[in-house]
Amino acid sequence: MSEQTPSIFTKIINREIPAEILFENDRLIAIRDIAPQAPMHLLVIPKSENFQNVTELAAGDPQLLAEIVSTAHNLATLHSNGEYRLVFNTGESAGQTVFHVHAHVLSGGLQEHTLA
Ligand code: D5M
Repeated sequence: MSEQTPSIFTKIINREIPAEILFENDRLIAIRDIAPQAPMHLLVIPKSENFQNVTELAAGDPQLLAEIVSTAHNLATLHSNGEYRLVFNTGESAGQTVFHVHAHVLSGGLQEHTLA
């Protein structure tokens, strides 16, 4: 899929398209993935469109990356058993389709080869 501006996630943040929002603060939003690959499959998404992928995010705002991890932990504790897999697809050949950085948070009865 080609890059889009604004991204589909920005449209969700701006309430232009619907999503099930589980958490939001001034810097992040967490939604349920539209095509779940585990009993709990969420996306934690920085509101900023400045970072296309986790490599850029880690270099540019490591504190925000740490917030993604703590948000993933909190949501997996609230909505599942507190154990989770965190996946950042990075690049088209690695399965990335939306070039607005996001973490997949998967929990509960994962398949052996689930990579989101
Ligand atoms: O992940 C992009 C993910 O975004 C993919 O798992 C589907 C999900 N997605 C796409 N559109 C929506 C909407 N509208 N709501 C919720 N989830 C959505 P990637 O790692 O880029 O392949």
